Formats: sequence, structure tokens, C-alpha cells
Amino acid sequence: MESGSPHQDATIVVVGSGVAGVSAAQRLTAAGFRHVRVLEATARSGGRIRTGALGNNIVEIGANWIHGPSEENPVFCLARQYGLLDPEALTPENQAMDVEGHPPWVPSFYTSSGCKLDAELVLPVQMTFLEILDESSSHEGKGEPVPSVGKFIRSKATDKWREADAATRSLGFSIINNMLKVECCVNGTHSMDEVGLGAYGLYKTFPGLDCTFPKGYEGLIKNLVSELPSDSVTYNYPVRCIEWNDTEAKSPVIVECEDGQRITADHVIVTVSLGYLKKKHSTMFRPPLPLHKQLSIQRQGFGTNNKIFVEFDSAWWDADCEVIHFLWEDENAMTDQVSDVQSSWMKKLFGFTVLKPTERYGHILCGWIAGHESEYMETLSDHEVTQAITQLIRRFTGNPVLTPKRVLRSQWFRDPWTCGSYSFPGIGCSSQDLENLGEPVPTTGSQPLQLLFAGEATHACFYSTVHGALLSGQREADRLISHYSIISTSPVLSKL
Ligand code: 6YU
Repeated sequence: MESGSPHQDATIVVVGSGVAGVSAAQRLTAAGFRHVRVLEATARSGGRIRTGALGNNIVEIGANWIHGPSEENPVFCLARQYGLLDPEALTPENQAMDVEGHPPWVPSFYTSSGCKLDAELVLPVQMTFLEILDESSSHEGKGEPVPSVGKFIRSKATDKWREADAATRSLGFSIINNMLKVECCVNGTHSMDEVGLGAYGLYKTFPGLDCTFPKGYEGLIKNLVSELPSDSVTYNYPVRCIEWNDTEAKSPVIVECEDGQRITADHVIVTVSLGYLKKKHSTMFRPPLPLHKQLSIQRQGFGTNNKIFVEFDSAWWDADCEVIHFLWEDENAMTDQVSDVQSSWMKKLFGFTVLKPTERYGHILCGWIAGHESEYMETLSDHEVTQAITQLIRRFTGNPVLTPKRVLRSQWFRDPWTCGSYSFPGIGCSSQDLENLGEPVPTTGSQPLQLLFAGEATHACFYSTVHGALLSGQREADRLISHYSIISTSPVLSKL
């Protein structure tokens, strides 16, 4: 874009300094916009990218992996450019591995009666589950036989085990239930019964075996923020309300902050989470958002997935083990929900991933728990969570003296600026809902593009990921860049 064109004077406010907000601001600044201001409610940039510490080790409280680290993935390309990855992640072999969202980790299986199961017994059932899951992705635009992925999986799995003897069926159920709980974590949902079958296939993956940031995911954010002019981001500055116009009258958008300050802008890019929008959209926008957008905010799902890090003095798991599954033997029905959340919330935890390499992390496991059970876990004290997780591990390993050295859990549902973990396609959702979520307001009239929307939940096929959020921020920056390119090349509009 030429210098001296109208875009240089346009005032743009970005609400939220997560990866979507920062990438939008970075793109606009690089294109020559001089008045870009990011308003962030908390004291830090990164949002759901948050690196913490357990003893001397770094641990990821939020996003963990680059999903599909290969050339097409912009997070991988940036991380490589900033020198943030291990050499192994950069190899062509790593980039070429196509795992379609399910990395082939070395598993171990423990049961609620304290036995370690032979993996050979479990793997065929897991394969069947993954085949059904794969089938669940093929209903987009074709009409759904049942509304949810959970119902679809249960009906297919019930057919498969109809003829089986009681013991085989019981083992099959406990494995399927465990896999359903894994998928609740993957999808960030309370139950797979809440994930819409019709839109499930919208999610797309890149090739590449998922990798982590050896010095923490926040390195990505720090590098991006360093490309912004200093003082671009105002911290501890929550936005309360945004006033826009749905009439032809020309007036600026007004961003009202919690401290009562009213900031005027030509455009506002809203990057708050879908969880926050669900809770606050009715008071956050004056006038309210168009009805079709409100309905899509309601329809699209947003749930909770939390981590519980547990550190030990030494490993009780196999040296090559990468994921530990806990199978409950008393589950007679096929379900991913716990009947009495208060007394049995920990039954929802599917198991643990092992932090690797051991030379870097020592002996740390990361437990995964989704749904209302996870939200209940957030209300408990650190001591109560430690007690519960210790009892659980003792029971499944059959070792009554195992004692964790340290425990640390995330609390994403309680976080008032996030209200959960990430989005998933809700029941009845379609690609139209995702389009509606990312649609600017208004689209026509004398003052278009007053409100723009970015954030992971607005991406058509990479929702729930860091790369989806990053691309959505760039998409909205590009929308403004091309808006002003059109103005500056149009002889009539350039005089405005
Ligand atoms: C990924 C992964 N990962 C684990 C866990 C979580 C997430 N994700 P932000 O919320 O970051 O920013 C908004 C900002 O706005 C924020 O700073 C607020 O403070 C601020 N704000 C809010 N209100 C405000 C106000 N009023 N005023 C001012 N500011 C305000 N993604 O790629 N790899 O391993 C994981 C994981 C526990 C919680 C993840 C992962 C999701 C990403 O973290 C997330 O998408 C982005 O960081 C969001 O960035 P943003 O900018 O949009 O919002 C088949 C199929 C299935 C489909 N799913 C499969 C994919 C699996 C996803 N996997 C996730 C897994 C993990 C483990």
C-alpha cells in the first residue's frame, strides 16, 4: 500500500492480545497502519497461550503443541523463523508424517482394579473406535443420521459388540468410554453428545507430527509482540462495551473500557473467546449484534479442557511410554459422562501424557480432563485436587505409596476473560455458523467494517487451534488492508 494513503490515519482498536489480536496488529502495522491499539484485559499477552512453571520446569497451561508442523502451517513457519523449535521438529521426515490429528503415541493401559493391561488386548478396540470416528467426519452437507458424534459412535459401537460375550463387551465398553473421554479433551466438550455430527468434518489437519516449544509456547507471542511499536498494547484494560452504528449516520465506533474511558475508532477487531462472547455479547455490543450472528454464537460449542500436571521423583511408567490410559472396569453403559460429578469427577480424566524428553522435564505427567467434571475440579482447593489425583494413581497402579512431588492444574473455565478452553461444532452447526462468527458488522452501508471478528472460533476449518487463531487475525487485518487499498485506488473514494 502506498504511503500517504488514507489507511495511515485510520484508527483501529484490537480487543484482546491473544495470538489472533497480536497477529492482526502485527499485520496491520507492517502494512503501514499507524494507529493500531491493542486493549488487553489481563496483565499479559498470549491469552490461551500461557507458559507456566512446575518446580524448575516449564509447563504449558494452555496450548501445548503445534498441530501439524509443516510448511503450510503459519505457526510452524513463524516458530522456525524465530528459532523456537528443536532440530527434530524441523526435519523433512517430521513434517511429512500425516497423522490426521491422532499422533501415534506409545500407550500403556491401567485398569481401576490396579492391573496393567496388555496393549494387544486394547489396540483392536481403539482401531475400531478411530475408524468410527473417521466415519463421523464424512457427513458434512449430506444430512446427519443422528445429531451428534457421540450418538453416532455409540450406535456403531453397539452394533459391533452386539454378539460379543459379556467379558469382551465389558472390556470393549471401558475402552470405548476411555476413547470418548479422550475425544472430549480433543474437542474441548463436556460430552461427544454435544458435538454436531453434520459439521464434525469441517475440521482440517496439516501433515506433520505435533511438536512443542522447548522454551515455551509464549516465545511465539513474545516475538510477535516485539514486532509491534512499543506501547501498542495496553494491559489491564478490559473493554466493557462497543458502540457501533446500524444507521447511515457517519460516526466513529466507541470503545468503552471498564474504567469509563471512551476510545473512538474507525474499526474494532474483536478477538475475545467464544466463551466470553456467549456470556457477554448481549451487553458488550450497542446496538446488539445482528440476530443471525447471535444465533451462531449460541449454536457453536465452547467447552472446557483442563490439565493436571503431576511430578514424581522417579518414573513408575515404562521408559518408552508416551500416553497412559486409565480404564474404568465398572462402566456398564457406553458413556463419557460421570453420573455424580461431586464424588466421581476424577473418572472423567482419561489418563496422562508423558512430558518428553525426560532429560528436559524429569518425571512429569500431564493429566487431561474435560467437561463439567473438569469445571467442578476447578472449584476444589489445590490440596483436594492433589489428594484425589494421588488416590486415583495409587488405585490404577496398585501401588499404595506412590506420592506426587508437585501438582499443578489449569482453571480455564474460571478465567473470566476466557470462560473455557476452545470451540467445537455444536449440534445443528454448519459452515454457515462459522462464516457468521467471522462476518464483519455491518457488511454494507456508508460505514462498513466497524466491527471485525477474529479468534480461533471464527476459522472455517482450523477452529480450536493456535494456527486457526493466528490465521483469523491475519484474515481480518487483510480485510482492512484491502478495504483501504480499494479506497486509495478509487478516484472517488480516495477524496473521502
Ligand atoms: C493448539 C494445542 N491445546 C489446550 C488448552 C487450551 C487451549 N489450544 P485468546 O483467548 O488466546 O485471546 C483473547 C484475549 O482477549 C485474551 O488475552 C483475553 O484476556 C482478552 N480479552 C477477553 N475479554 C476481553 C475484554 N473484555 N477486553 C479486553 N481483552 C479481553 N491449540 O494449536 N495446540 O496444543 C492446544 C490447548 C488447555 C485452553 C488449547 C491449542 C487452543 C489455543 O490455545 C487457542 O485456540 C488460541 O490460543 C486462541 O487464541 P485467540 O487469540 O483466538 O484467543 C476432529 C476434530 C476436532 C477438533 N479439535 C481438534 C484440535 C485439538 C485442539 N487441541 C487443543 C489441545 C491443546 C492441548
